[in-house]
Amino acid sequence: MTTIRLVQGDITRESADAIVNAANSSLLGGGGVDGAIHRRGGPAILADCQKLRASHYGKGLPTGKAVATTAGDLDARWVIHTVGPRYSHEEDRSHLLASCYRESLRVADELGARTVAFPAVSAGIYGWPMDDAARIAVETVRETRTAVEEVRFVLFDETAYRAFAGRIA
Ligand code: AR6
Repeated sequence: MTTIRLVQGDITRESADAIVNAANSSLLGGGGVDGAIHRRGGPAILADCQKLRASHYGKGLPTGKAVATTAGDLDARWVIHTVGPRYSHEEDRSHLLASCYRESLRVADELGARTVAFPAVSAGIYGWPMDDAARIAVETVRETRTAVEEVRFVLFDETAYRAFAGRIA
């Protein structure tokens, strides 16, 4: 059984085997949690991302996929970068957001990670409504078979924390 925990705060301050980044397909950094992870984690993360681009993801990491790098100076062994979908009013992209959680846990299993911290993927710059993002995140983690013992959702503000808490109860 995987235990789900909720924390309100900055994911770059967390200690975990793996910290998940809400990246974009370039893997070269950006704003939001991605910017914060690269800033606090230092240049080793970007160097690994550049290697991955050169070896596997010249066209970018597809939406819904996940890949691991060093965690640099973060208090973790790995950063797992996943690319969430942008929210669309025309098209249901829920399966892609669910895939981010499933694929991140699959990568975590490959690495042997037992504790994994997730932000609310797609719920910032990519515009996903927080309540729905929380529903998909919690449902998908509950439905995924994994050896990860603790999934910790690290929510930046109280609104996000409450949305997730409402799904856990
Ligand atoms: N710790 C925890 N959560 C955070 C932190 C932090 N330090 N900083 C922001 N959040 P976002 P997305 C929350 O925008 O929507 C980047 O430019 C934030 O409040 O980081 O998947 C990438 O390069 C929100 O609830 O990711 C992509 O281009 C959640 O994390 C794009 O943004 C996700 O917000 C990805 O957009």
